[in-house]
Amino acid sequence: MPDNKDNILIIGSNGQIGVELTLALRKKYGNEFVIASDLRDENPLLKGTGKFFKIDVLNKEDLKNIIQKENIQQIYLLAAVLSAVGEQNPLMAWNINMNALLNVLELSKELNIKKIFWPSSIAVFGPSSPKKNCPQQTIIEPVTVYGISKYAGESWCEYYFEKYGIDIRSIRYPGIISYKSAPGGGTTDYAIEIFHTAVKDKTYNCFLSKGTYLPMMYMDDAIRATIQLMDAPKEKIKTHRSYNLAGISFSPEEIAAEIQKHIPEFQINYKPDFRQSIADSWPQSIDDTEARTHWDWKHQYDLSAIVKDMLEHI
Ligand code: AKB
Repeated sequence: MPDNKDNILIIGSNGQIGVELTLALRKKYGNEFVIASDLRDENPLLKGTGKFFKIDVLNKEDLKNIIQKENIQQIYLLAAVLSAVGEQNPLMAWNINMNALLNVLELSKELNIKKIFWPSSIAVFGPSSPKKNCPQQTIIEPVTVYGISKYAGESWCEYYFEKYGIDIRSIRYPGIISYKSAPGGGTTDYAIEIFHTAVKDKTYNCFLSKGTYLPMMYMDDAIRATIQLMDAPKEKIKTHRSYNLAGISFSPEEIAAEIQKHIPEFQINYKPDFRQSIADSWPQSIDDTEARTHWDWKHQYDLSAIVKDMLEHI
């Protein structure tokens, strides 16, 4: 086990990424060093694997008490409202996404937290960004409240780095595909729902239309990237806003065709709803050259490997 002497706090440990990241960090560093927390009751998959606190990240005093009591040196802030839910309640999404981050940044300054991880998203990009191989630095004009909050958050991260020297690391996650813990209201969630209904009903009504390409990644790759970024020596981190991160890119009909290789009777129908315009505002694929060159990122799962692994586990 690596010689980690830091106590780590995960905020939002019950979410799609939170559960798997908590388990991966506990495996890597030891259960006693990784403290989980969430607004909701402890996720059953985390039970018995380490300490858990039920806290609201918007309650700064409670958060401060936990950080002090548990002698925390690193924080992973994963609590957020995603794109589809955010569009249903924009001010709630802005309040949670921004104030959670500002509480963590302010407490990190006050309590000398060594390192923070905060996820951004491909949602920072908008219709004026390049659709294909969207680069790290380009026109960034998000049109969803989620994207606006992530872009503002990136600016805050850079500000706290420049002004107070806080070591904050961030990734612009693409859609993440996984089977352990359910996703929380994103536009890319169709690429998870499709597996569940394919297995259960042999049919899926897709809320995005044919030909909607989006950047995606398997959870194993996302967890590996996150840990790799946090482990990278400080001098390798050259972007203090957030790193583009790419895995693969596919459309609903392409993932459906891959599923049909395993379940030949599976059928997909298209019933696009309000999430179509969110998807249309995002790039279809991402250029992550900087992550690949700065800290040696490399994805492992292609579409056929993802589909095979998902169907084996669902
Ligand atoms: C969403 O669809 O909102 C998220 C994301 C791309 O950040 N999965």
